[in-house]
Amino acid sequence: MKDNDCIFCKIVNGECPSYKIFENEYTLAFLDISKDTFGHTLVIPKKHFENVFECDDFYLQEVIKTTKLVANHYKNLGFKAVNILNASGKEAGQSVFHLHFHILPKMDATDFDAWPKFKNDAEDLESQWNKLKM
Ligand code: DGP
Repeated sequence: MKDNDCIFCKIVNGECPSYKIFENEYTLAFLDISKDTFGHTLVIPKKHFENVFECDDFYLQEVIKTTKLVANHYKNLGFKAVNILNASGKEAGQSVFHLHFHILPKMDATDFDAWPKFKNDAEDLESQWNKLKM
């Protein structure tokens, strides 16, 4: 996808509106359009990178710094906790191909469940480790 086809680039450039929570030279945080949970926020780099696989280290650091800043801001507003989520690649559920971290602030444990329930039946850890170690 070219930058000029990207909805998040259009938000950065002011071609599309958004409810901005925070902005600096390199990053932008704004409310997710879905209204699925109160305060659902997206943090993006102002430069177009598809996802974590291709984002350069500088921008990735800036995005995670802004994610922390906004998370702390929400804590100061009275939220108790946050889930921070990222999908990189369509198989992981990524639908907008401009890197973003979701921040889901939570008032309490029963607000909603952003953590998937697994079957816990993957192979034993030593076997996984033998295949995965770097
Ligand atoms: P993901 O599935 O992780 O790629 O999440 C993409 C999110 O982007 C999804 O929660 C909805 C949000 N989104 C898509 N289009 C827009 C838009 O035009 N404005 C805003 N604010 N959010 C959008």
